[in-house]
Amino acid sequence: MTDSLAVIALGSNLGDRATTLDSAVRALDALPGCRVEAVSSWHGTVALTVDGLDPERPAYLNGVLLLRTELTPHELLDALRAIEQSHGRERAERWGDRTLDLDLIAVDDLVITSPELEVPHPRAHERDFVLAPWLEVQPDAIVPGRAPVAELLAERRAHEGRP
Ligand code: PH2
Ligand code: MG
Ligand code: MG
Repeated sequence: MTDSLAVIALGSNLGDRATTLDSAVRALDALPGCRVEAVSSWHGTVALTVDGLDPERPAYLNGVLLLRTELTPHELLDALRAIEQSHGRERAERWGDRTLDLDLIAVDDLVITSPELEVPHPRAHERDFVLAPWLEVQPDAIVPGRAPVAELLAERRAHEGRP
């Protein structure tokens, strides 16, 4: 069986955020047929809500890791949900505060549009809190179907005040 390289974004803005993210990295590495190949530093970021950036909300720690995996994208998505659950994740309001968010950002150069899963993640290319840590672990990364991560980030940084 051939393996894939998955890009996973991690986020937390409730509880002991760094401890939770470190624990999630270990849980991902322990999945069958999976090995964590690189982990970014944790970036402190202002919470993005449906109404825009909100400094009144608890701030996030965000990061990105690369996972070598034998799982299919859908199997991996199920595994991410299970790890979120085991770290106290409750699904209430959209983009609400959370102990742990694990998002599947990309898998090799695949483009998947199924009702359960979209890869690359449909908003990854417009989120500094995904692009900046992704660039750290994979300087030549490309958002499949879009552009190199470095270009997207530079373009966004040329504009002020965006999330
Ligand atoms: N995740 C969200 C909503 N808002 N804001 C920041 N700073 N970081 C996140 O990871 C984040 C967010 C929904 O997944
Ligand atoms: Mg998310
Ligand atoms: Mg999510």
